[in-house]
Amino acid sequence: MKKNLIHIAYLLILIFISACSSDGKVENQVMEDELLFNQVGYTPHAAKKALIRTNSGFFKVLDSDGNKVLEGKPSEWQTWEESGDSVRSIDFSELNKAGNYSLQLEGSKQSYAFTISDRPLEELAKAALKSFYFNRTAMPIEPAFGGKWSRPAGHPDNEVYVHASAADQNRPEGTVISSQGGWYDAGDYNKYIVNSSITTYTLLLAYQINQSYADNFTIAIPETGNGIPDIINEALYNLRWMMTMQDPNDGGVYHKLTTKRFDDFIMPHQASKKRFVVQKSTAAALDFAATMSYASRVLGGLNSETTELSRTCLDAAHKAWTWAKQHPDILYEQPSDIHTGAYDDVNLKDEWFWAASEMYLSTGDLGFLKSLNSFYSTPEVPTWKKVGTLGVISLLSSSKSSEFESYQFDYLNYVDKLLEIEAKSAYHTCIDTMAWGSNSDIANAGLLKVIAYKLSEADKYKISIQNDLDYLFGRNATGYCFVTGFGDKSPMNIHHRPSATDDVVEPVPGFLIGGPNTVVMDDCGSDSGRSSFPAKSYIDAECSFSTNEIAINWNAPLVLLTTICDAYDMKD
Ligand code: 9MR
Repeated sequence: MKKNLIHIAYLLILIFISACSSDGKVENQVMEDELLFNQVGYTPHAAKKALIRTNSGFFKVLDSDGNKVLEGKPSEWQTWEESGDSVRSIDFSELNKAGNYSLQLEGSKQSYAFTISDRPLEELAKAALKSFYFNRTAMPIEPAFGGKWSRPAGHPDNEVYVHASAADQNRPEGTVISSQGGWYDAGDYNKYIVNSSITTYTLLLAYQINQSYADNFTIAIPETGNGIPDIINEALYNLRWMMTMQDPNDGGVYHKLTTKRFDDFIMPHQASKKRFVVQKSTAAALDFAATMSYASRVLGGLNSETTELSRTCLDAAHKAWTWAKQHPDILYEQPSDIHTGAYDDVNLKDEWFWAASEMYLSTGDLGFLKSLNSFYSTPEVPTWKKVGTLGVISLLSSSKSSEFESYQFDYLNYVDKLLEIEAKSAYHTCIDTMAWGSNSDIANAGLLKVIAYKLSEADKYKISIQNDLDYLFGRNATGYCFVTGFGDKSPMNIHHRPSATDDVVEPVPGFLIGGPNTVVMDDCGSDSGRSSFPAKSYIDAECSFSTNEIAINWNAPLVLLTTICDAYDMKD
């Protein structure tokens, strides 16, 4: 509420200033940012490109003493259909010395500060992982770990009801089960297996592909120092919850754990509505099987505690797979009395592929190999409902990769297509359809490039990853750095219940907001000022669940990208 008032006052001042030009004429348009750039910082050898919206004939870079260290010319104007505007590109990649600089455009009074340093992403990478801790259910966020965002525990989930849609002989409607732990999915307080699966997988992958770095990557959470790397510690908090969503009687997996309607905007500990496990679905069983199977490989051998857990994971995966085979077509259908996120999907070919791939890699059983080959389709940017490429990534990153050469060919071919789109793009971006959660598409495209780089060691992927970072950190049509707590222009009013209702002005840090899109235009009413151009259609308002919410599946690829780039990838 307090934040809303501050926001409204700020907007009124901005509107007043921009409405009265010096000659008293009223201008209708609020000034747009003239420079769009990565506000988090660059490593010395990274490609450094910004976008401008001015007619400047040249730009200058000054060092901290005010000396000119570089001068250059902007490119020609180029248009992007998604943003409905034109921009020009400036390139200051030549600058490769650590330091604090300022950028000046000819004819502009503004000077823009930016930094080049060895590890510009370290803090952000830590915050991105820590955001999962902040979204933990069923445990207090202690001041020692959460600082000013500490809060009491919410949603213990030790008394969860079996919903009519999930009832059977063993667990009739109203049966009480315990399903503790895990993360809140997003700005809401529910827990969903489909979305948890891709998220947990992605965090485990972030560990697996970057082990020596991740072994020493600590973020100050209660488990830090327990002999398990913090990325794994955090993933385990959700993995253990996921296990409780499997019915021990038949191996089926509940689609979600939820209230009937979204909780109000209250702090987690103030919420007291009844929670239910709702309908077992084939998608939940397959995503669960895939994640458990992958987890069993990652956890096996870490230490004695996780080796034990690794066996439990594989066992759970087998049971879920068997259930899915017996119930191959149970699509999630939202019961009429349930009104929370559906994560429903009508095409499960990719879920079958992912699960079969992970099962094959964990067991070597040729039956799974046959299965996965029959469900294969060409790669795509992963989302919660498009998980096939996760299977491809696992196969290609495994010791069995030589069995999948044609998949590798398709994979690199697809990533090359992304690079082609990017090369033609005014905004240097490879995503040209802005979906709900468009920022996670950018981050997941970056994830695909990381894997492509690991497979081929071709520099072009590395250069391209920088474009994804730049987009997310400010070089986009809104000028926002889309990660809370970072950048000069950063979301303040995210659709996240704790951030909205605690007494702290700043939102919980480290969250990647969903980002611009035009899928839902009236979440803040019909006259909220949202642009009709998808890449600009974003408002930093609490009500904008379609553009300004946060979600675990959006943050996980941010963790992967920033940790790997912080580790080594962008350094040389
Ligand atoms: O990320 C999901 C997006 O792809 C869907 O279009 C949208 C509407 O169904 O739901 C999004 O997921 C939300 C989920 O349903 C509930 N928790 C918040 C999620 C992020 O907005």
